[in-house]
Amino acid sequence: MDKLKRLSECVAAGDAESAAALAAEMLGSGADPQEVLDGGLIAGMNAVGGRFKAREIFLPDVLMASKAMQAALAVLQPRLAAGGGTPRGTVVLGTVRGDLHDIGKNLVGIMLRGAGYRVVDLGKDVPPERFVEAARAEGARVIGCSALLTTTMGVMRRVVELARAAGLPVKVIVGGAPVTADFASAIGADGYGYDAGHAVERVEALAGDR
Ligand code: B1M
Repeated sequence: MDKLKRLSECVAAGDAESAAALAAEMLGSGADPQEVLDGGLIAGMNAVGGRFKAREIFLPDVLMASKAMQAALAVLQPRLAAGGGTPRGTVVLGTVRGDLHDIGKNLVGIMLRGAGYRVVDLGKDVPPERFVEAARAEGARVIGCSALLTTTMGVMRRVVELARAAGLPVKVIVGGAPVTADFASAIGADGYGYDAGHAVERVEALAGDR
């Protein structure tokens, strides 16, 4: 079995120790960190999502898998964030109120830092007001909102409304599995990212850095 497949199975099985060790071994033998992420970690989480939906596995299994994903992601992080460079301004980032999914949001934060942005990560379950208060206090150029549930996507609309009402010179970008470009424009967001790399491109464009 190839190593990417093995890694995705370690993640899906919730085996954090093997997932982290295998990710380190792959990087050590010259694998591309983006390929390890996409073909190993994200593939593993997608398999978990499918099995959970089909009721073949249950919430504790999903939680174990997300811990394995995070352990392997910690190994990849320095390589994914290797861009560095001059600070390009601040992005306030968080997962919206009612939503505890933070793996994708964390990945967006890693890639933004790698692209040279200062990221103020508000965490998960973040009320809309908090995004706007933080953007004001931190002088942010962009607010990034993540949502993984169809029931929490609507909170993003409130973030956009409050940001506009506050009259701040801040752009709002949204993303997460159920979010689409059409949804983003329907709620008046300035941008939409379908994955972490695309989110960085959109932030660069909105902040005038591209
Ligand atoms: Co939950 N969950 N979960 N879950 N979970 C989903 C999202 C679900 C699709 C599973 C399924 O049914 N197939 C489903 C949502 C259905 C829906 O609303 N349509 C679901 C459900 C139902 C639930 C609960 C309600 C289950 C329950 O309690 N009965 C519950 C809700 C809790 C809550 O939030 N209030 C729940 C709980 C959990 C765990 C806590 C166990 C765990 C989260 C752990 C954690 O995040 N720390 C979990 C997980 C792990 C998942 C799945 C399996 C994987 C999500 C993930 O991490 N993917 C997920 C199924 C799936 O998505 N395949 C599922 C990997 C990650 C890298 O991808 O987050 O999509 P993603 O991020 C991507 C892009 O979306 C994008 O870039 C990232 C990198 O490419 N992106 C952005 C994300 N944010 C962005 C922001 C941007 C731009 C791009 O700009 C700012």
